Amino acid sequence: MKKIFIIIFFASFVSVTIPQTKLQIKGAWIRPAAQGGNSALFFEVMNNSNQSDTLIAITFEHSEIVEIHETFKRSNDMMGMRSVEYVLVPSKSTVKFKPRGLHIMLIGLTKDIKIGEQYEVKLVFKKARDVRIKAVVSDMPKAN
Ligand SMILES: [Cu+2]
Repeated sequence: MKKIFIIIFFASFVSVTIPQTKLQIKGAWIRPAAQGGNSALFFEVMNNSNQSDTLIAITFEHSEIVEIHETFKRSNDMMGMRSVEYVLVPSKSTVKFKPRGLHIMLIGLTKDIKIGEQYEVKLVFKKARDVRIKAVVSDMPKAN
């Protein structure tokens, strides 16, 4: 009997804490790179809710700096990239972080990032708060 109570307690706990977010993160991958260098993280954010949300921070424990970057065209037609403070994810839409577009820049790697490895990354959204994901190290986009 006691056991059943404990199970019910945990079941109710889980159902209260998990469905706060209607955000879905798909196909997260990281480019391989050597210690001391830079890498980048890519993924897709699907927002199925009726409210927009905003990506405001990312935590990755194996680089000194993590920045949200966007790619833009310079006046001479060359591509450049620059950091942005946040990325809006409108209601009922998908925002893609991909090569030559939005990406998460991992600057100053503190270890080698090798193909096949998996890393935990924490995305922080204004409303959904912390979303923990696993990203696979690959040299090409992960098939969804
Ligand atoms: Cu960048």
